[in-house]
Amino acid sequence: MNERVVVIGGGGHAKVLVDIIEQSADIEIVGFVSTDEHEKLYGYPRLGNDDVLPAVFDSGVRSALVAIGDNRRRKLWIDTLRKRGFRLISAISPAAVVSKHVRVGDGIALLPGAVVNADADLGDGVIVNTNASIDHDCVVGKCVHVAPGANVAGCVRVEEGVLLGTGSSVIPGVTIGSWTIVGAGAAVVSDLPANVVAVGVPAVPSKANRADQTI
Ligand code: JB3
Repeated sequence: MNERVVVIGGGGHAKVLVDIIEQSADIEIVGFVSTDEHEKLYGYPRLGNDDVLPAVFDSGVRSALVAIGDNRRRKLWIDTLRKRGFRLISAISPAAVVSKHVRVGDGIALLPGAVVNADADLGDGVIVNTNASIDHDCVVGKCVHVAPGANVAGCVRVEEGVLLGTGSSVIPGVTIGSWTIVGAGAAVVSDLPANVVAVGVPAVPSKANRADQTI
């Protein structure tokens, strides 16, 4: 029997994840829930806002795909859905290259061209976006987003909620503290503290990361 899945979110990231999930013959998308009542997602029904989720669960849908790019909101929904008993499914593109020697959490997204190398450890809700890479022995915390084209070299520790901006790069062995944002194109060549925005080559913390901020 097919696994029935509700999608959380109906924006650009949802489109990309649904495109991947549709390639799995044994998954049926029943619809999506979103905050914007005007959103459309490839003809799937918008079931409503988050208030409908208990009824969706009671109807027998026990799996959810969290498709929200923002790290804080994705974490909120991963934690909430897990408490409510949903299974969190992952979207792993057939065009991603993933070592068999990796440990991955639930609800992760590996998009086309993503590379995850040997002995990497990815927490729940991690996104490795288009053509981004995580190299050997990295430890990547919950709900990190490695944006398109970003490259993380070996033995890097990326703590919870970090955003590595588009095309950024990280040299081997450094640690990036939780909820820090690394700007697009930045080069991280030394440890970064938690909760800062770091930009440039080399990346230098420029200001604190506020909870409502994205790049
Ligand atoms: O850069 C790339 C390749 N992708 C980005 C992705 C990782 O993040 C993309 O370009 C966007 O920047 C972003 O995609 P996302 O999250 O789809 O953003 P946006 O198109 O702005 O849509 C946000 C979606 O999250 C909308 O569908 C909202 O309804 C939904 N959303 C936000 N908060 C929520 C909630 N949905 C539910 N159900 N509950 C919420 O609390």
